[in-house]
Amino acid sequence: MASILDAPFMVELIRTTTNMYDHGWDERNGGNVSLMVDEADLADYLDVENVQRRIPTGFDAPTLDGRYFLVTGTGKYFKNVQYDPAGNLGIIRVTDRGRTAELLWGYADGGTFTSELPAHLMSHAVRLSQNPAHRVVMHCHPANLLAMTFVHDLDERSFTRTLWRMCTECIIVFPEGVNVLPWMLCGTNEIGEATAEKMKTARLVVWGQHGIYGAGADLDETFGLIETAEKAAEIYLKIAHLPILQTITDAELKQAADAFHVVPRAGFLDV
Ligand code: 2HA
Ligand code: ZN
Repeated sequence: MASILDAPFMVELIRTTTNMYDHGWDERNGGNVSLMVDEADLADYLDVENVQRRIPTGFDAPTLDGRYFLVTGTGKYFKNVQYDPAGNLGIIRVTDRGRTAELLWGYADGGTFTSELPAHLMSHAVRLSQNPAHRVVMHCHPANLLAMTFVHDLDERSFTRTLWRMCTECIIVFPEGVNVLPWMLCGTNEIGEATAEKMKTARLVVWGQHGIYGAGADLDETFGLIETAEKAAEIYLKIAHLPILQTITDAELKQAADAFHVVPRAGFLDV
């Protein structure tokens, strides 16, 4: 059997978490990523009958039974993933209507999956029901988006419109906009349910005074969504206190959306 460290999905996740750390999005043990892996892509690397531990999840996710996820570990530092993948990551199979995670590989020091597993699995279930190609949920703490949640109102339309206006590509990259949750206690089923509900209408969900969740069909798409929103937030913070002499108008935003064949969230533009 080939080494799982050579599996393309593993290589890509390790590169991505390293890159997220290098962007400053994942200080200390901040952030978590889960990647849904198809059984066929695991077969060359893992005996899926060899369950190492059964770990209770503490919540229901009835539509995910039999699905496999590569998930960052609780308390682990993204900085260290590349040096010790088996200590910082795990591969689980969801069973028991979501109530049990069967550990197939990883969490080598006896650890477990991220404390944010409820938000991850509940979001996966919602996004999968919308797009069968969905595979990734990513959470991190990018400084500019986080800072923006202190000084900008958290109304989703207003927050989205500000981001869209900061770079022309924003409306093309996330035409559905961003959804926003007020501050809530992290690591709970409640914030998991609230995040998943917000994932019904957008792939980006900002957590007030905490960070952001992204979802996508692969690691590049999801990283790129967060990267683009974070860039827009950075520009906002650079200009918010200065006199604004010109901006991108709603008619121009619509023009960009039309040219790139995307449909902006209904009601978010005044055109
Ligand atoms: O795991 O980011 O939200 C660390 C976090 C919790
Ligand atoms: Zn967090």
